[in-house]
Parts: sequence; C-alpha cells; structure tokens
Amino acid sequence: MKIERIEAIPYAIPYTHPLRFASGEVATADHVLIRVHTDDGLVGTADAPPRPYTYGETQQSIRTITEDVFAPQLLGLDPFDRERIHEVLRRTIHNQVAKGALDIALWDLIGQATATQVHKLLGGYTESMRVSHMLGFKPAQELLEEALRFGQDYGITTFKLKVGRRPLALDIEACHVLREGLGEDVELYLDANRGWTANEAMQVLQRTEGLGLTMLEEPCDAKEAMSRRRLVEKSPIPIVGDESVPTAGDVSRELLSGGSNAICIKTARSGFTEATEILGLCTGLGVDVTMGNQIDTQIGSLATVTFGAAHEASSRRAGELSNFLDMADDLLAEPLAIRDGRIRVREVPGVGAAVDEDKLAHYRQD
Ligand code: MUC
Ligand code: MG
Repeated sequence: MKIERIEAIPYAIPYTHPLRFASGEVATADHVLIRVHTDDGLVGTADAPPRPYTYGETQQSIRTITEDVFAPQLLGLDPFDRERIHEVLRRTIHNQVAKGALDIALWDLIGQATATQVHKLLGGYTESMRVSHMLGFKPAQELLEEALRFGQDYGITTFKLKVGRRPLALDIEACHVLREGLGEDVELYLDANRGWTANEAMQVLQRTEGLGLTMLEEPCDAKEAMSRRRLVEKSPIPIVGDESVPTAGDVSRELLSGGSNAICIKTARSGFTEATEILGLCTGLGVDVTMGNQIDTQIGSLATVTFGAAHEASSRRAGELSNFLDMADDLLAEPLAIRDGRIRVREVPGVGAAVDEDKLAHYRQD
C-alpha cells in the first residue's frame, strides 16, 4: 500500500455558542480536513483544528505545510512504515496540529487495511469514555445553568471551568456558585490557559480551598519557571501542563523541571503516535494524564475517544469530548452520541470518521 495523494481541505462551520477562554475565543470551526489516499483506494481521515493564539498554526499554514512540505515527501511511502514517515515529519519543527492530523489519518488507513478498529490496534482497553464538558467564560449563574443542563441532557458529571480572568474574584465566585449548585458528587477542575501569574494562581487555590477542585491546568506561562515550580510544590491539587507540552520532549522538560505534575494529552496536536509516547512517559513516571479537547469537532472528538479508551491510564479520568455540541453542524456522517455521560468508540475498521460528502461540499472553502 502506498500513499498516492494527500488533501488538506479548509472548511468553516459556525458555533451556536462561542467558547471564550483566557487565550482566545472560538466562534467558527475554521478547520482543515486531512485526507490521505492510497493506491488501493483507501482514504484515511482526520481533522486539524488550528489554534493560532496557542500554537501559531492557522488554517492557511496547515494547508501550506501539508500540501507544500509534507505531502511531496510522503507520497509513495507505505502508511505501515510509521517510523519512516515520522522521520520526515520530525525534520520540520513545530506544526504539531498538521502533523497530528496526518498521523491520525495514517492510523485510520492502517486500521482499514487490516480490517481492525484503531482503538484495538492502540490498546483496546475499554469501549467508551466518561465525558467531561468544558465551560467557557460566562457569568457564574449562566455557567451553573449550562452545567445543570449538560448533566440533565447527557448525564455529564465532570466539568472543566475556564478561568484565568482578572479580577480573580470573577473565577473564584464561579467556582463557589458551581460547587454550591452542582453538589459534592460532580467533579470540577480548572483551566486558566496562562491567564494568571503563578502567584495569582496560588491566591485562587487558597480562596477556593474546601471546594474539592481536582486539578488546575496551565495556570500561568510555564516559562515563569521558578514561581511555577513553587506553585507545583505548594499546590494541594495537580498542576496540569497543556499548551506547554505539545510534544514528548516538552513533557519531559516540564516534568523534570517541576513545571507540571500532570499532563493533558490532545490527539489533535500529538496524533496517536506521539500521544502514545507521551502516555508512556507519564505512566512510567507515575504522572496522571487527562484527555483534552482542542475545541474539537465530532471527527476530532472521535479521535480523542479512540485513543483515550484504548489505554487504562488515559481512560481513568473523564475525557473532554463534548464541545462539538455547541457547533451548528458537523462533517461526521453518523453523529457522535453522548449517552449516560459516555461516548463509545466506533465498531468499524479504522477510526470510523466517515464524512458526509454533501456537508463537506457545503462547508468547504476552497
Ligand atoms: C484547553 O484545554 O486549553 C483552548 C485553547 C486550546 O488550544 O484548547 C482549548 C482547551
Ligand atoms: Mg487547556
């Protein structure tokens, strides 16, 4: 089997409810659909969600690097020769989202070619994951209403609250209102997307003591090395690295320097191959992982659950899998369903991300 053609198709689907957070806002899913075609007629599919404010990649940069830099070097290679393919991708630094989508599309091909679910090829641990829902910036009462609605409609009992606002009182109030309104049994954790300094994060931890928050993600820029390390040492809950750790090398650096003591894995930026390396590093060191959401579509969320459910360590915690519910539409032919707070992997060869061609024709921008 040989790679014959690679497509990088830009498309845009609006959100019904924009998601706002400390480092940006998403009102439209202006993503790139990656399709890798082989000489025997198979098509591997993945979604590439650019997050310019986080990684510097844009819809256009993902198209350009894929079409002009990666595709010419990958044509003719066998998708099974993963290490040869990754040698090519590694030569170019950064561009994690473009590389992640190519990697997922290649795994999708391997699954189809072997008539096996990729979830089984990766580890096959369990068939579904518990879902965690991300709550963006909103007044505290609206956050509570959203969380109660997601609990009622989908059975979701884990929420990640976006924080990182100033004054700190805004987020502190939201934590108190959510805990009071949701009760003790709902899991709540925070993600500041580098909105605070490490010392501000320490104040928030003090002023939310007793609320049972379980994690604090990316409280400040990880480059604030000394104060971040002090925060990690003093914090009663894990400090999770997210945008500071897109690669296995970054994970090693942050764990060894004491900048984080838990790691968020996102298949959108690590693909399945580097996500596997990161997971191995974390389990080897006894560090907890979370399966994060790069504000993914249904295709992206399906990739996350395919990887997350494949391993014991990545399926322990709820994965962030539900923010596609705020999109007006999606490209996935058979919609993802959240039942009793869980999403299942697909029981078909590959990843199972069959695209609705009419919708693609409607939303594509090229
Ligand atoms: C998250 O966990 O940070 C926001 C920006 C991004 O790249 O991902 C989201 C969610
Ligand atoms: Mg995050």
